[in-house]
Amino acid sequence: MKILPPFRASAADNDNDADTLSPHGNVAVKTRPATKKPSMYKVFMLNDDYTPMDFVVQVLETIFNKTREDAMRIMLEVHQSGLALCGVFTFEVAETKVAQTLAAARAAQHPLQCTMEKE
Ligand code: TYC
Repeated sequence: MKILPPFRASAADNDNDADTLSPHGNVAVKTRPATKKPSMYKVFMLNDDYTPMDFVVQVLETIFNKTREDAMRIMLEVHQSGLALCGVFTFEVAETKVAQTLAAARAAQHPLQCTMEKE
């Protein structure tokens, strides 16, 4: 009969998780999952002279899920300062919100612009 040595998690297993030995025996226990934080992206609304204020407020409410009050505050900040932050999202969410904003602006024939930037 072959006797196997006790299993030990190798120190050189080279992955990103936290294998440790249990105090109760040679059992590998994961103390945290192997996860990485995603890069985050800021989405900005840009000012122009033609897009109606109401339209911008509506975009901020419907696409960026802002309250009427926050949408108004952000729209006025864009109007007065040239641009304002609408939110910080993962890449795909930021990209989708920019695309939805540009599509809504184009459909309504407004020149509204929106950009994203890695945080
Ligand atoms: N400046 C525009 C106006 O006076 C209003 C506006 C606000 C346009 C915010 C774009 O992102 C914007 N009608």
